[in-house]
Amino acid sequence: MAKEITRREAIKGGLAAGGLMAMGVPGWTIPALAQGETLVEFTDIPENFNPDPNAAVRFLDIRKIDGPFTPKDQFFAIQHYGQPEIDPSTYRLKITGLVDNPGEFSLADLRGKASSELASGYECSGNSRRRVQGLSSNGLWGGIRLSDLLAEVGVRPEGREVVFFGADHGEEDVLFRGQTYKVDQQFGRSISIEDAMKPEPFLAYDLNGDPLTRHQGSPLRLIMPGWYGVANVKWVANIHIQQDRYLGKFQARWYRTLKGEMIDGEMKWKESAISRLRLKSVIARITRTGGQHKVLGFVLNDGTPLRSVEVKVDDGPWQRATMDPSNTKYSWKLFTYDWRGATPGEHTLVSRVTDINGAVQPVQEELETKRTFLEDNSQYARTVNIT
Ligand SMILES: Nc1nc2c(c(=O)[nH]1)N[C@H]1C(S)=C(S)[C@@H](COP(=O)(O)O)O[C@H]1N2
Ligand SMILES: [Mo]
Repeated sequence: MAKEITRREAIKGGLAAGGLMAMGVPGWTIPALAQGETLVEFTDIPENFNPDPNAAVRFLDIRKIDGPFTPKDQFFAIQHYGQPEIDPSTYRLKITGLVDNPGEFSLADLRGKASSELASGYECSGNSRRRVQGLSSNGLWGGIRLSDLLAEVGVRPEGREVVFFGADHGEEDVLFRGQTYKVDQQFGRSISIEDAMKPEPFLAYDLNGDPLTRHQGSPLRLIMPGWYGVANVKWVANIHIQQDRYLGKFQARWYRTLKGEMIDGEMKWKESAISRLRLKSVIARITRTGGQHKVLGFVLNDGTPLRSVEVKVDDGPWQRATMDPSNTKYSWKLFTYDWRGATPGEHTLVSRVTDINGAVQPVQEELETKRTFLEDNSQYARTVNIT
């Protein structure tokens, strides 16, 4: 227990890598700025870019990444109906629908079950260069496996779809054949029973060793490792199991990609729900110590093992970056690259990631048939001015 507490304190306090390693936590080789190390300013930051940590919609200033886990007061936050305040002592998770034992669980009930920790990083599907890729973060979540809870309540064979409703709600105009219906609805997202029964989906009540904050969905949220942000339902109030597809606004309409695909020589226009993270790498920070420059970045993907991350400076060749030992399957994956011989003047740096299946992070032009703006995982060129 003492060890557990020390470890938690270490994660919260961002203890040095060596200390964490001694406690069995994967090492972190990228400390906060070392003595004599300075940040190199990017020249591509939009003028109005000013991340406000106190805002309800909060984005991370990725130049400040200095450890594997995003501190809870910097973790990005997106929500559509504001942030409900839920009293953890009266909170009840309701499980309804096609289950043998529908029922309610208090937070104490949930905390009493076998718990585990899971590193999971993700981005909002709307993340892009516009917000300097700051709609992304990486957390160490504490909680229980969804599949364990579903096994406990017993999903009936006809239960095919698992719907998660948040406590947050708002009035929506639902358009149907020219007619508008006004309803007050809860935020909702669904997954198939096959996905729900995999070992990964997680109901989290802790972040980085502390109870979830209101920003991140206190007292309980869903974590879908390897999926875009929208799947990670915050303030979960009700899990409902049904037979049919759930077509709520945030499942079927608002979070959707329209993309043309050549199939057997014919263009097929497909609209698909936002689900698994597309392969993306981002250069987040460049530092200088004397004449030495170091590039730091991260990769987000669906958990498929990676083959390589490479960095290109100006018109030079692609050069391999080094992966950080703190990386795990569903965490964001940090990388560094030693930029040698940087000359004074403007430079462009870009990264690209390739997974073991040979999928390569696309360039912008390859996403031409994607008409809607979500799921932009194109290579992200950064510019700096070396003085
Ligand atoms: N209940 C609820 N959960 C939600 C949302 C919401 O509006 N309501 N927004 C989703 C979206 S679009 C994103 S990107 C992620 C962001 O998670 P975070 O705020 O913990 O970073 O929360 C998801 N979960
Ligand atoms: Mo999102």
